[in-house]
Amino acid sequence: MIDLRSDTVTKPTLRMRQAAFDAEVGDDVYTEDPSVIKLEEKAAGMLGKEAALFVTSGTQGNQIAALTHCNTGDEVLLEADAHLFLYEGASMSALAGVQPRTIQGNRGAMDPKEVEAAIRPDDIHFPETGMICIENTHNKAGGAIVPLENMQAIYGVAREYGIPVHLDGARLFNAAAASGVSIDHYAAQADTVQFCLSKGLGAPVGSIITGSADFIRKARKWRKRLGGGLRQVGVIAEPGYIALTEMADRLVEDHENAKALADRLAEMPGLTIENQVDTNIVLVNTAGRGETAEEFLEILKKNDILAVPFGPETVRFVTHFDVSREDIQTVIDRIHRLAL
Ligand code: TLP
Repeated sequence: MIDLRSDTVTKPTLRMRQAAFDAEVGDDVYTEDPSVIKLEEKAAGMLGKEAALFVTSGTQGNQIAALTHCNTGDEVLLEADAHLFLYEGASMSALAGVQPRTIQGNRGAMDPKEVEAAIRPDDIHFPETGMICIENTHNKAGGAIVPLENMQAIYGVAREYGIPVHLDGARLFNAAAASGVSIDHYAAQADTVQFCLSKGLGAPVGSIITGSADFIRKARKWRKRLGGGLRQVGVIAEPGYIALTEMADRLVEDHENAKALADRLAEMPGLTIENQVDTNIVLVNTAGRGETAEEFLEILKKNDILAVPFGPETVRFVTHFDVSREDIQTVIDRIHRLAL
């Protein structure tokens, strides 16, 4: 089975497993786990922030951002297809008691003028704008890189109005690898950043949230309230450290594989590529084959290929380090046979 459903499916490498075995641990709720402290300090340093917190997942990191930045009754501005809006079970509303207000972006990038226009004036009828969220790379837009200049412009607006910016950088390392913009440059355009260790970087579990020391102190309490205060968690922080320090450079291979896949699928009758492939995601439209995404996925599955539906006639393929160039060639050959 060639599994292109997501880069979340990667299995920990031998080195990660060994590091888990060797991990020095302590009780992290007492901030006594040396492996966690090492990971958090490294992450904060790499992103140019004062502090960092190891959290269980990207969703938990994003929710902690909403809970820490906002008060109940606030409004959060975010892109119309943001993960926080589409795929987190409305947890921002359920947990932080905030309402989302979406702005339709272009390849995941919101127009800074529209962001500014959506900021609420001081009026008893209105919610307060508690947070602006940017997603980079943008998942639903097919792994699109949100340009640094766009982030700079939005952050400029946000600072003018005193509103915190949170970056959902689940795949920020993909953006950096593909664009050549360093991770700390992206991180400098937001007050807080969440990034996933368990996607393209290949760790088995975990995300990091970074920000000011004061923000992280409050975030730590929210993590505890959410049940995310873990104990001898160095056993998963050590694989995360390897993900952070050793796995980012190879992401360009995933991007090359995604481009190769998109280029070849585009030549096949009935299939069209919906996205400009910036990173490791390819969105394929199946309408020309007269099939829904689900029908096409069934056929793929029978051919030992897994992907996910991303719309009624859209299938998402994600490349990652457990999928080799040979696997991509196999996928191309098998789909080519179907298309004949
Ligand atoms: N995305 C998953 C699914 O939830 C769709 C995937 O397979 O792509 N932000 C972004 C931009 C994400 O893509 C994801 C996961 C998250 C946050 C949440 O991360 P986790 O899964 O660790 O909670």
